[in-house]
Amino acid sequence: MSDPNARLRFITFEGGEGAGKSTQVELLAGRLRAYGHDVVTTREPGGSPEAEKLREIILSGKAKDFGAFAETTLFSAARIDHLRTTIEPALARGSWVLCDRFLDSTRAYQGALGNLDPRILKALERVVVGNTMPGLTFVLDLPPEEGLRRAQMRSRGHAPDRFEAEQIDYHRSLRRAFLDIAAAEPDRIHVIDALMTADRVADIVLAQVAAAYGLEMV
Ligand code: Z5A
Repeated sequence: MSDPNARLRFITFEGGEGAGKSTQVELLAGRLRAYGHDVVTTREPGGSPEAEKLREIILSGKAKDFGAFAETTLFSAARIDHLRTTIEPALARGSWVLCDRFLDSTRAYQGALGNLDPRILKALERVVVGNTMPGLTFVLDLPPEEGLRRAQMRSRGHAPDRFEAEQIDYHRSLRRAFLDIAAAEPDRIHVIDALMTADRVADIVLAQVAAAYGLEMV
């Protein structure tokens, strides 16, 4: 019988804008594949055809005026579909799942910054995510000025989305929120200094994955 306390091979990357989450998802996927592992990479909001449709609505800012609770229900609807059609089938096949943002983003953006009642957040986590909690989460920590600079460099010419358009104080509070969330769950959530080069960050991520899951990587 499988150990119910075993960590799911479900790893999430969190942090502010431009912290390097997408970059690290791809670097870790490449490294795990090089050791013969099957890996699915995905993202939130989105990660399944239906959830990607909701992503467009959310990031356009059309839902912002409805308030944090309504926005959270959209993230939750997208997450339900993402879990059911992408994440859970991949885990059941024995694949690793590496996800760019997941429920800790809801805790930070809608919870800490949107002032959503923590009881609502908890209840939603219970019904939406249930036991499919990430086995390991990396918070890529960066001064927001640097993250926004990187995000702007990457998306030169594109209008900022609903969240990128917020003021710098918002992004500072967001950084603090992710650090607090990490401090509350030190076994699952590891904070990494994202000012290091992407390769250096990837080396640390791989070492922590190997340690957490007892992988032999030689
Ligand atoms: N959101 C929410 O409110 N609630 C929720 O529950 C969820 C999400 C799930 C999704 O936006 C938005 O949804 C998000 C929160 C909200 N807010 N915003 N905006 P998104 O997915 O479009 O954006 P993002 O998640 O913030 O990702 P990003 O801006 O694409 O950044 P990233 O993935 O962390 O970074 P990157 O693309 O890997 O790297 C950015 C650039 O920096 C790129 O040119 C890289 O080559 C470069 N880079 C990466 N690493 C390094 C290092 N180490 N050094 C130097 N340069 C680097």
